[in-house]
Amino acid sequence: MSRLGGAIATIALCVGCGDSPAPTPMSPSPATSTVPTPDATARYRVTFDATWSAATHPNRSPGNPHFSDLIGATHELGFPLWRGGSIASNGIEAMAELGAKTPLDDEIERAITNARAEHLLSGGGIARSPGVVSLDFDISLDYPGVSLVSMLAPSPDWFVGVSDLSLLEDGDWIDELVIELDPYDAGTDSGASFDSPDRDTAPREPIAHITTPPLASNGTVAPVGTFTFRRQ
Ligand SMILES: [Ca+2]
Repeated sequence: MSRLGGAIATIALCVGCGDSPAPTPMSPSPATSTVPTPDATARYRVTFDATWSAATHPNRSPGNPHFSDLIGATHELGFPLWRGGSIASNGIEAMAELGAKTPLDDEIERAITNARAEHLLSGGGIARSPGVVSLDFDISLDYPGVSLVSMLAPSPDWFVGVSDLSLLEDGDWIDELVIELDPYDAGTDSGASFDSPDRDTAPREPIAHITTPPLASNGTVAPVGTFTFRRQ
């Protein structure tokens, strides 16, 4: 028994010790292959856990912090609905300023027609933050990217979201992924605070992380929540 145990321990210790050349070259075989073979499709639940409140962001905190309905898509990698550093589409502008799903949903439907995206993701919002909302969706190997957004409200054009997030890692579907949400400015309205009147920004400025008050306190902007993607 002790010999067997020793042998197992020796083998175990050698797993991953890439510096030692194997005494006998092994021919690859499908049965021992470590290359993942992911399912063609996967189902996920994304849970938006909003933490934003007067406690997390005390500077001029609004009395009714909330988040608009989730909207997004699964899409080809490299074809997101928006990205930091780029100019917002009309759909991203309406989402970030009004919490509207339209015309972003039209932009997504067009991307689906053009075979750039596969599924429209359309969920609920958070009527009062802190709060939680979930959305289930399907995703496939040809369209493993996710973009998903929600307006931080009230605000001029501030939002949270993910852009071009791949749910594939090392060739297989990710079991769980937690994304911390740092708020973005859509660059489409120049209002300075939560309840500022509309002041259209023309031309639009690039989408950028928010680094200034009122969301910043003591020079930093705390995250306003998380998206957790869990494979079902
Ligand atoms: Ca605007």
